This record gives sequence, C-alpha cells and structure tokens, in this order.
Amino acid sequence: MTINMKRVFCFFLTTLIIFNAVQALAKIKEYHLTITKESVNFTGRPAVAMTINHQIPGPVLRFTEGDLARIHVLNKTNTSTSIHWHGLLVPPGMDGVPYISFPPIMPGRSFTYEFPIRQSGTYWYHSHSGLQEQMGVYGAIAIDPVHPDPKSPSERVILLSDWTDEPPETVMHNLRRGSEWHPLQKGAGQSIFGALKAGKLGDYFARELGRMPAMDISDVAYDRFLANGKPVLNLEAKPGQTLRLRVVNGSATTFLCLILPQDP
Ligand SMILES: [Cu+2]
Repeated sequence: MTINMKRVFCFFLTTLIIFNAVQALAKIKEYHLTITKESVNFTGRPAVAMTINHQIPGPVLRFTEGDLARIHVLNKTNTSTSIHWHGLLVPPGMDGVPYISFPPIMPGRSFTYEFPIRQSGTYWYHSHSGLQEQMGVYGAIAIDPVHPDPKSPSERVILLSDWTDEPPETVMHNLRRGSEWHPLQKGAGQSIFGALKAGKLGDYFARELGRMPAMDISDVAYDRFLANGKPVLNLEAKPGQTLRLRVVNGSATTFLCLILPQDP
C-alpha cells in the first residue's frame, strides 16, 4: 500500500467511525404504523378506505433535526404497500418507492425504515403504491430544528385532503374515458349549445380538435374536503395568542386556497 493509499484508507475509516458515532449518539425516535383496509364514513354512507393505525390521516410524526427515525410499517391489507417520506433527505433504500428504492411491503409483512433526520420543517408521508394515497394512506411530519427559537409559538398541524366514496380506480377510469361524469356530478357540464349561448363556439371547437376533455384531474367531484380527517376543524386559541400553523395539502388532485379571516 502506498502512503497516499494509506492516507485515503485512514480518511475513510475515520469518516466511517465518526458517522457511526454520530448515529449512535442520535436520539432514536421510533414509530409503529399499521396499514389496514377498513370501512369509514365521511358522508353518511360507508366506504372502503385504507387507514394508518385505524385513522385518516395517520399520526403526525414528530422529530428533531439530528434524530434517528426508526419507523416500523406493518401491512395488514391484502395488497402490497409502501410509505414514501415526501421531501425528506433519506438514503436511497429508505425512500419507499416500490421496485425502485426497495421491494414493496407485501400483505402480512412489515418493513422498518431507518434514516437520520437531516432537516427541519413540515413534510408529509404517503403510500407510493397504486392509488392508496387517495384511499387514506398519508400523514404529516413535523420536524423541529436542533436549536429551536425559544420564542417559538405553540403550533398546530393542519393536513388538508380530498375524499371520495368512489373507489379511486373508478375515478381514474372515468377521467380516462374523457366522459362528462365528473362535470355532471358538479353541475358543471359543458355543451355545444352552452358554448354557442356564451359566444365561445370557437373555443369549444378548438378544445374538441385538441381532443382535450372539458374537465381534467383537478375537477374530480369529491364528496368531502377534510382537515385532519374532519369536514370541519376548529382550532382553539386564547385571545391574542400566536399560533404557528404547519399546513400540508395532502389532496390527491385538489388545489386548495387557504384564507385567514382578518380581525373583526
Ligand atoms: Cu410524495
């Protein structure tokens, strides 16, 4: 071994020892997530959903920058599943994209994700398998910085999402047919006579020639919009109190607008 090679070897060994020491010193933050297929009722009618720990959304996962996350995911459904940590800087094998970064979690099996928390902020996690995210497999992640501002206000996580009683596969099928199913559900169908009446016949034909459906994936007729799994969410605060809101749009297709009312 030449002197240079020895130096390189020593450098790698030292780096590895320091990395392992840092990992060993990191606080382990452990979570258990169990994915189940079960009946829910958001609309007065029962519908099939996929839940995490029997809830939609799944629990808020809280960490502090520098923690070591250890998350055990158990699949109690009859289909394969996965969890992807949206926006988190994780090693490739922990990214949770089936057949790309790891094998999917098969029915009855579990997978333990382990990765260092290298950032702070608000993120979310969701299934990366089929249309399971639309069925309820998602939750928020809140990460505090290593040195939090001592004056930081108390905070609330708000995870917004869209819900349809229809199986998401049916939604996708109707969207791909280019049919008027969703516009009719929303009372927003567009007819040639309507275009004529509005003086938009040219636009109508331009769209038809482009084989562009009148409505697209942003126009799904959802049955409910949810905040932390509820159609209506009340956040309590004392008069004058400052709150930090960690807001996540966990919708499958919906663009949402958040309006904060001014003081009366
Ligand atoms: Cu994502």
